[in-house]
Amino acid sequence: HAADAHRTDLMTITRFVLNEQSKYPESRGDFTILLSHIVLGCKFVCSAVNKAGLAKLIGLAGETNIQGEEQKKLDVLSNDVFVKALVSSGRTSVLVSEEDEEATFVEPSKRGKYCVVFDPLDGSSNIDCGVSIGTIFGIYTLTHTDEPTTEDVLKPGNEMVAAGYCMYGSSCMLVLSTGTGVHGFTLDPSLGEFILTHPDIKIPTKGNIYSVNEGNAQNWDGPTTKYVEKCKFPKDGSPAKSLRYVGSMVADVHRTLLYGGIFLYPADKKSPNGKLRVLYEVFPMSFLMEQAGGQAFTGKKRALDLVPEKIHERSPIFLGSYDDVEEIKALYASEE
Ligand code: P6P
Repeated sequence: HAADAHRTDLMTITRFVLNEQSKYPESRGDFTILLSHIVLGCKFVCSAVNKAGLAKLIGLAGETNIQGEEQKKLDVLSNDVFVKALVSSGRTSVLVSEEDEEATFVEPSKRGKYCVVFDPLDGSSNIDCGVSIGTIFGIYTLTHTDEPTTEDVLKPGNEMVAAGYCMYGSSCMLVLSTGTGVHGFTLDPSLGEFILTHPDIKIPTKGNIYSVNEGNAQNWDGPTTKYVEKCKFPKDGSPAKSLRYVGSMVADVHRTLLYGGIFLYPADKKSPNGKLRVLYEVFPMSFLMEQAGGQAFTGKKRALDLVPEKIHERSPIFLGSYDDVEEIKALYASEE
C-alpha cells in the first residue's frame, strides 16, 4: 500500500533528485547539494510562516520586539535565510532576489556553477490574513569561469535547468522540475522531510477556471477583454468558466497546475509590462507549466523565449492549460 511505501520506502526530495541526477554520468552531485540548501530555506520559511502570528513576525519592519531587536518582516527574514543558505552551499555564483535591488555575486572561494533567481516570499502582502504564500526559484548554470556578471542571469527562460516553488499553505508543498517533468513533494513535519506525493504532475489540456484580477478590467487591452468576456459569456453554448483569484501567484498557479484552467496577469494601461517579474515569477512558473504539458505566453511570444535586459524586468503572462492559452494566443494574433 502507498501508506506502507511512505513508511518504509521514503522517497524524499533529496533521494528523488539523486536518482534524477544519476542519469547524467558527469553529474558530481553539485545540483543535489544546491537543492538541499534550497530545501533548507523552504523548511525555515515554512516554520517561520506558520509561527508568524505567534512570533509577532507579522507587520511592518522597524518594529522592535521585547528584546528591543529590530523586528524583521517575514519576507526580509526569508530573503536573509535563502541568501545565506545559497552562498553557504558553495554551488552558486550569482543570486537575484526580488528583495535585493542589485544581484549578489558570491565571493570567489565559495563560488559554484549555478545562478539562482528567486522570490523568497511571493505574495507577502497576504501574510497578515493567512492566505497561502510561497517561494519561487529558477536555476541557470554558469557557462564560463570568468568573473560572474548579471549577463549570467539575463538569459531566456529556455536556458533554465530547473525551477520550482514552495507553497506555505494548509500543507507545505514543494513543486519542482529539473527538466524531466514536474513533481510535488509534501513536507512531513514529523520527519522534517519533503516526501514525493505528486509524481509527474500533468496539467489538464483544458480547464474551466480563469484566474485574473477583474479589478483591472477597465485597463485591459482588446484581446484580454475579449478573452475574459468569452469566459463569462461563452457564445458556443458551453458553460461559463469559474473565476478563482487568490492574489498570491504561487496559490493561483498551484491550483491551475492541479485543476487546469488559465492564469492571467495581462499588461494594462497603468502597467504596460504587467506586474509580474520575468526572472523569478514568469520564467519559473512558465518552465513548470511547459514541463506539465501546458504553456505560457506573454501576449507577443512564448514566455520562455523572452530575453530579459534588467534583473527586475516585468512581463505580461498568460499560462495554464494548453488549449486555454491557445485561445488567447489566437486573439492576440488576430489583433496584429
Ligand atoms: P494584484 C503578490 O503581490 C503578487 O506579486 C503575486 O503573487 C500575485 O499574483 C500578484 O502580485 C497579485 O497582484 O495586482 O492582482 O494584487
